[in-house]
Amino acid sequence: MKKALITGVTGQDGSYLAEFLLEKGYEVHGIKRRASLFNTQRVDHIYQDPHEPNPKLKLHYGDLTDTSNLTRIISEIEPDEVYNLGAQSHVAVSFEAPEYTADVDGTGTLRLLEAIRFLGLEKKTRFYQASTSELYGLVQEIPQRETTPFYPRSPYAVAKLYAYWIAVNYREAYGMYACNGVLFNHESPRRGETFVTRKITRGMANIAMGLEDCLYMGNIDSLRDWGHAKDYVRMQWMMLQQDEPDDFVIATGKQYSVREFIDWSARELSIELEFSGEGVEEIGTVKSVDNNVAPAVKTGDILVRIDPRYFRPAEVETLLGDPTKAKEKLGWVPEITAQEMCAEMVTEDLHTAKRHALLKEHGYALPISVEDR
Ligand code: NDP
Ligand code: GDR
Repeated sequence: MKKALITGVTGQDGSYLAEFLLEKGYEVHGIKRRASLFNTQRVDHIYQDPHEPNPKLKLHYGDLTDTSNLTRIISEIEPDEVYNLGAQSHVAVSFEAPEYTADVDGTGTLRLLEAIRFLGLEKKTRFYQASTSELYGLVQEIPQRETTPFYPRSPYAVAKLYAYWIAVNYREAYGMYACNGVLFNHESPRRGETFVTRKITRGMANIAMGLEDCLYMGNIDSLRDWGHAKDYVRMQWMMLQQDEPDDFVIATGKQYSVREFIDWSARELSIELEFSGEGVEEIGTVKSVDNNVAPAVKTGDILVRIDPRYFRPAEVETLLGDPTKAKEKLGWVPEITAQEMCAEMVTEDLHTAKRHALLKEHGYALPISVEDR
């Protein structure tokens, strides 16, 4: 039985990858952080009672900033595969916590590679690094492919640039099987609530049920190549099953604006929006609505406003990936379109919003989080 170690197992990708590897018969180990509240919601459904014999998913307390902890965990497990998905992954937040982001996302990757080497596992343990389309930043070529020069535009992207190259370096210097997956944005109902897609689907669902009034957005002209996390974790595993390690762009090859994503989400809730005004004055107004689906919304309501607090000090305006290499060398093609994914996210968020609305109606409402960013 193969053993895999996933950093970031409690995150969006980590949870889908853990499910995927368990189905493939792996023994899966994950690193979770100590937190003052439970933080395993995304993996609770696959977590087995530790009192049962031979659980297939094992969680270890740890942190990418803690060298001795990482080295001990790897020495205990001696994993066949390490998937480094752990990161401070929010681009806007990285401008506010640049040093921490560098430590976790950049040096954290080095700590793992060095632990593998130090323990003499460099010929046994295969390593996947969660690289990112943010490396292309101020894009030098459209679409972006494996050979496109990098131009990172945030402390997050600069930290990930270090991680990308240190993985390449350990491959070349020590013959390690280390791969970079340069993944374009991928989303799902498990996406963190402050990334733009989830902020929109959750916000729109809450508005439909009368739990929020308006979505406050940043740069809605921004263009992204959005795929589904389920499709992308499959590719992470495929990359580690080849004869030779290599780096791959993972993308859909299709691009849409944030405004379009807002429009799709509204339509899923039978709301037709009309955008008017320019720049920070732009608003999204309800043109028509089916109150059987969105009971709290009226024609003429303003559901979208621009708030400059969500603008970034340096923006990545446009990203579009070319997944030809992944298609040709690995036979990978994404199966879920951005529109299908949006529909799935809205459906799940509407379900949650309805539950909250029902609790509110009966006086049992808990406050809903409206965390910034
Ligand atoms: P999430 O933000 O959902 O998950 C990040 C995970 O990293 C969480 O489990 C988090 O733990 C953990 N983590 C954060 N800080 C530390 C730390 N100091 N030590 C150990 N673990 C830590 O990200 P995604 O699942 O969306 O992304 C997975 C990886 O892929 C990340 O590295 C991200 O940068 C990268 N990526 C993501 C893309 C995307 O579109 N989703 C695209 C390209 C790359 P906790 O739950 O406790 O916060
Ligand atoms: P990104 O994702 O920065 O591409 O990084 P995010 O969803 O945060 O932003 C996408 C685009 O939408 C614009 N935007 C807003 N973004 C947020 N979060 N909130 C807003 O209110 C808002 N309004 C407009 C942003 O400016 C941006 O242009 C994600 C992360 O998962 C990274 O870890 C990963 O590496 C990259 O995708 C690929």
